[in-house]
Amino acid sequence: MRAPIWTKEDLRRLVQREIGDYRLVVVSNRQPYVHELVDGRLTYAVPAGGVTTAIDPLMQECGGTWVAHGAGDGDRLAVDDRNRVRVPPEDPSYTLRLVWLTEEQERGYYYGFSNEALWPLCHNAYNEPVFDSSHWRAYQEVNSEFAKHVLDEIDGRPAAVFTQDYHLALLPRLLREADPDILTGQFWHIPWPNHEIFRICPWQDELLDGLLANDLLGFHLGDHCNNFLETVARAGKGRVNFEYNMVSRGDDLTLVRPFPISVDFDQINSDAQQVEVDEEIQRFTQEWNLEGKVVGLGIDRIDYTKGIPHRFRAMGRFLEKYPEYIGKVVLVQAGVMSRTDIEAYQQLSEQIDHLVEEINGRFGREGWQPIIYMPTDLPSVTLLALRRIARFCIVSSLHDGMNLVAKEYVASRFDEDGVLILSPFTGAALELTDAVMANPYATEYFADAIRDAVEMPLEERRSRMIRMRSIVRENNIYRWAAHLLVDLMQGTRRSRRPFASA
Ligand code: GDG
Repeated sequence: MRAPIWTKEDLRRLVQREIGDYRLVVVSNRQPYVHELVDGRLTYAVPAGGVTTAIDPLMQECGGTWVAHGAGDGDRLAVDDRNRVRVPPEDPSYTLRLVWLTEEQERGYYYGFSNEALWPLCHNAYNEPVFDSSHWRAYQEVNSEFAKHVLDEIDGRPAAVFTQDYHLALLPRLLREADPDILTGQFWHIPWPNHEIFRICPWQDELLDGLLANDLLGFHLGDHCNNFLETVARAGKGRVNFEYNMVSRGDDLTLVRPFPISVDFDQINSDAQQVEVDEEIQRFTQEWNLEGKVVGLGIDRIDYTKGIPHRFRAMGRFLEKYPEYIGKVVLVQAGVMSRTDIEAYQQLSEQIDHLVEEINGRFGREGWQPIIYMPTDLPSVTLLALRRIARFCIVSSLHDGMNLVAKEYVASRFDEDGVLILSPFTGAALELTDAVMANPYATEYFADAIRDAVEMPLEERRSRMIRMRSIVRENNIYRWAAHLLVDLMQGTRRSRRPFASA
């Protein structure tokens, strides 16, 4: 029997039932809507990135408050005297409360500790983490700043705080110390490394202490949960019950659970069918001379964990090995530049530019280039058009908690066509087993995977896509949110009291 499909309405009903008198506060580094000043006029943008893509639909259903760093140049103009603004701007359904950071705080906390230390520490991408004391101090300071805003927002009322990601590992402890009644849940959107790796962090004790103040700690995969539990056990930071995935420590009890994140399948599925997308497909195809070509697609934040050079090398090897496809297959690589203040990202950008130049120089012909590289923030209509134009989509991450791009591609293909080439090192690979798996490090096999995708008969493309679509439709974002919410509101409320008195 098929499981029922979670919808927005189901989630709304669940929220009403579960949340009751509790205030729901979501906290993340990045804001879901950035206000900008364009020619003196206040406008807004939706930043690229997995966390906002996943949580915004949840907040639209739940209401409540989202606390985040105000990074837009129009943000101060948009908020009221308590730093709050209702969003989404066009159809407000929840409150966004913004936290202001100095440039120095942002450098130390965001670029420094979060993205030069924790990001490489948690991803097997062979980039050495940078542990700098001044970054760490900024991280502590900013976590405290967030705590102040959250506590002010809650104002002593019953509340459930749902913290996002690795930027705010210290927040739950600060909240717990200020108000032990707050229910605390956190979702860690990136992998958790094994203890051998994690223990190189000089501030591992403080990070674990912060995270273990959560009632519920979520990761995408069971493997990430196991790594976390192993880390806690081996670091001697708490009593671990591996059978129930629980850690107890003093008065704290933390449930550690996998919640594989997803996308709003129905929304993407219907957005992809809009007339504007058809028009954009025509425009793009003409502009880039794609008529009659087999198009491959990559959409990524330009990040060294996404394996972008690896996929370009595979594309080069594919053309070298199968020259009959020269002039016939094009790889469009879209995606925003990110974290450009960090040296590793500047190096990556240079490396990508060189590779594109080399491969296009080597194989390109009059009127045809194998790689079209567009590292700009493309409008969502263009991204939807690209997903539909693409015969195949490549996700070649070296390590990725989940990867929403893979699920978005599948959700967009209402025509049930298209091939997903997927790295086995993504969380998505556990669900999307009908993708063509390609190890990004194994260029030879990866090149063959591109050939397999190009040559796959329509019937096989269709049967694989139908199966993948049914998985993403079922395991959608509403299901993810519902499971998390139920575990946070029911599981932790039940477990707190008996443990505290044990
Ligand atoms: C973290 C974890 C986990 C990309 N380029 C553009 C653009 N995007 C959108 C994609 C997608 C999102 O950004 C990226 O999501 P991912 O999941 O691929 O990756 P991360 O940003 O690294 O996210 C990841 C995720 O959190 C959720 O938990 O899956 O493992 O690393 O939605 O479509 N959007 C726009 N322009 C672009 O150029 N508008």
